[in-house]
Amino acid sequence: MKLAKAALLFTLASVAAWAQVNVGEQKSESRLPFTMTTVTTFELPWRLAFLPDGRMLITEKIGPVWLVSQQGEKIPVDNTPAVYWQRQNGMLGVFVSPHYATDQSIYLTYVEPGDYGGGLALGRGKLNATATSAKLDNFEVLWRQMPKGKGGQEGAQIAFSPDGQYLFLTVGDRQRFTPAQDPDQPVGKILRLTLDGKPAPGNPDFGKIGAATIPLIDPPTDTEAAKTAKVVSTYTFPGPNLTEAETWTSGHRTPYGMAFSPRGELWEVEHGPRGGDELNLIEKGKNYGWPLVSFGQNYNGVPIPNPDSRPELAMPVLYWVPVIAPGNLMFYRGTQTFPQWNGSGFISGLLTKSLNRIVFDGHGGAKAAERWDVGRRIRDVEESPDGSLWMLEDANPGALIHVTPVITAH
Ligand SMILES: [Ca+2]
Repeated sequence: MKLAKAALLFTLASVAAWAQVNVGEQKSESRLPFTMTTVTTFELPWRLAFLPDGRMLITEKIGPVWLVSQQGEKIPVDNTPAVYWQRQNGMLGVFVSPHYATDQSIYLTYVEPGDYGGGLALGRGKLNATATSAKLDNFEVLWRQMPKGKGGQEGAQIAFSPDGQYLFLTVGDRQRFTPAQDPDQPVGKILRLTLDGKPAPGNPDFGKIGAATIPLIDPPTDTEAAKTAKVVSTYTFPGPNLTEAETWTSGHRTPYGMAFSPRGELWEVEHGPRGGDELNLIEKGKNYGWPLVSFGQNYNGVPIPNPDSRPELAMPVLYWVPVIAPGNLMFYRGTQTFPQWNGSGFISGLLTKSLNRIVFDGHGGAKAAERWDVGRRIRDVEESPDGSLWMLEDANPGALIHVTPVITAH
């Protein structure tokens, strides 16, 4: 059985350029071509974003946002929104506007407290920062996930389009499974919005209005349970349901990483269930399959159909069985500090405590380069204006780590 499956995969891989490759078995390298220096620690840090002056904004999942110098001095950012902190929920992403030099805008993604749980929200404020103080002025919610409720797997990553006109927002499936395929529900989608959080012209269903009332189900435990889950109530949108007009792609599970490559391709990483983490090339209107297909399994061991069985669903370019549990995805654009990595993608592996370098061919192809054993659960890795890397450890306390080249003796 296993052999037949392997042979089938090999056949597909040899005939189809899009055929995916499992890189889950890749071995970790313990000899690192970089030095890691812990600068300070935070309580459950989640994302960091660099300001042009070299200081960082860092979120803690439990709520606060900090303005942090490269020496580790912290200034609290005032006027940030209240969050629903529970397990995977809380204060999540922080992103600097592509027009920061003129608008000083900061975007936050976080879980808003609400009816029996919380919901993903996207907000924006103007950063008013001095050498000794920081606050967000005129903070406003631009978009919110409705209905709210239980479940983690928020997503909460933003990527700004290279022209600076639009933003892409990942919305995880909230552990609800089948709504990732429901065009009337934002969960399990990547949305494309204007910088003000409205549906973006050019979206596949721009101008469409979805169903106003959607069924609410008890949180299922796996995809089999989701098929027969009982409707416990319904939710009616207070205004028009714009989900269809907002949606760029569907069928996502836990999309924690998304970024544009230097060549202008949009890439995304998401966690599979038990096995089946994915690196996807995100293209307009495509359905990425969750929970209909996956290389993973339900947690109760029931198999999910393989993506090869449904050619109308977009397949990952790379996948991981066993999983790495990706924390994020970023592209390295530096030419000085680590010139050998210019154009590479970096994906942290929470479970494998690894940093994974991926190389891209600029034509929709990707290949795993190194997997480095960094010995910590890395939630975020970002590039500073000087080209060095900074990482956040997913722990309490979790380290802020500066990554610099190894100075070789010979
Ligand atoms: Ca998929």
